[in-house]
Amino acid sequence: MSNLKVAIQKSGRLSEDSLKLFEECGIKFNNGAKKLKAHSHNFPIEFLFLRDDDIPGYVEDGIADIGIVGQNVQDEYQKEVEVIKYLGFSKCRLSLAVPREEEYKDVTYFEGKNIATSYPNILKAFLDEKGVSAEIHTISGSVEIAPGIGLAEGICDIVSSGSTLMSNGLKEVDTVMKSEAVMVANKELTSEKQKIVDQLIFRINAVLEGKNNKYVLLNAPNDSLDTIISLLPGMRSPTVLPLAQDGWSSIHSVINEDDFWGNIEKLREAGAEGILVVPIEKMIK
Ligand code: PRT
Ligand code: ZN
Repeated sequence: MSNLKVAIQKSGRLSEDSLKLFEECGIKFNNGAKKLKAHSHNFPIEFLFLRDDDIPGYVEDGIADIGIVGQNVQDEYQKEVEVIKYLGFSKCRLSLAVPREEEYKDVTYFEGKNIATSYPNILKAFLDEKGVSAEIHTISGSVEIAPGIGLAEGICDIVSSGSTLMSNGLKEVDTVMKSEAVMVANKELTSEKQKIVDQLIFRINAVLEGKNNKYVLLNAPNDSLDTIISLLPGMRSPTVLPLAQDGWSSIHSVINEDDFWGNIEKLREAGAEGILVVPIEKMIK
């Protein structure tokens, strides 16, 4: 059986979380430093370590079968690949920014102005949609210094905490797109390789579902069971076990973390106590 070739960023913001995802899927491999390739002994997969910008192209050409890349890079290069999974890490946004002291009302600010970016295609599509015509100045790095050196009046760059903008005297004024890591796949995978991808996606779903949900255990008086069960629907329905103390039960359930925090006061009002919230490693619905 031929291995599924997976393109991963060699070193950068996506690398660690990409590899961690495969580890969480139970896929074991040796990742020796500075290697260009690695393969797994317990899953038919082989890793190619590449620059992130090259990943969509390699997947399109079939040099790699699938790859992990920022949605921003995928959208910019517009390669003919399939986005098969949103992975939830490396979240960031592509934003427009201008010098802090500028007055900014809306995107028409940029009419006739110069904007420096490493994402000319995404930016052009955004400005076209807004009916704004601006000069796009494509540079490959250190975009945030462009206004300071007189190269452009604004920039369009990746922002995460915002501290890079701030330390360069800039302010974020509009979001062009939100981004996260995505898995992309070649459009003509053999059925053999598609099968491996399906197995991989099954495992990834189990890992991601696990991260989004918590296992909740709590104690409650029996007369409040109905209320509590309605607040903790669980995968099918909660498990209810009697406590040694008469009139009390232990309730176990699985709940989306956001729902849990939204319901915590109601659970306590209903008499829940001794509440434990436990992480889930894998979850298969
Ligand atoms: O060498 P190679 O070409 O492979 O890597 P790279 O340097 O092109 O990419 P890398 O590793 O910096 O980023 C890979 C991907 O991570 C990006 O394509 C995004 O999808 C995602 N990502 C998430 C980020 C950030 N957060 C991020 N903060 N990419 C870049 N940044 C940079 C940004 O360009 C700016 O310089 O960080 C700075 C802003 O960060 P804050 O926190 O100060 O706002
Ligand atoms: Zn890059």
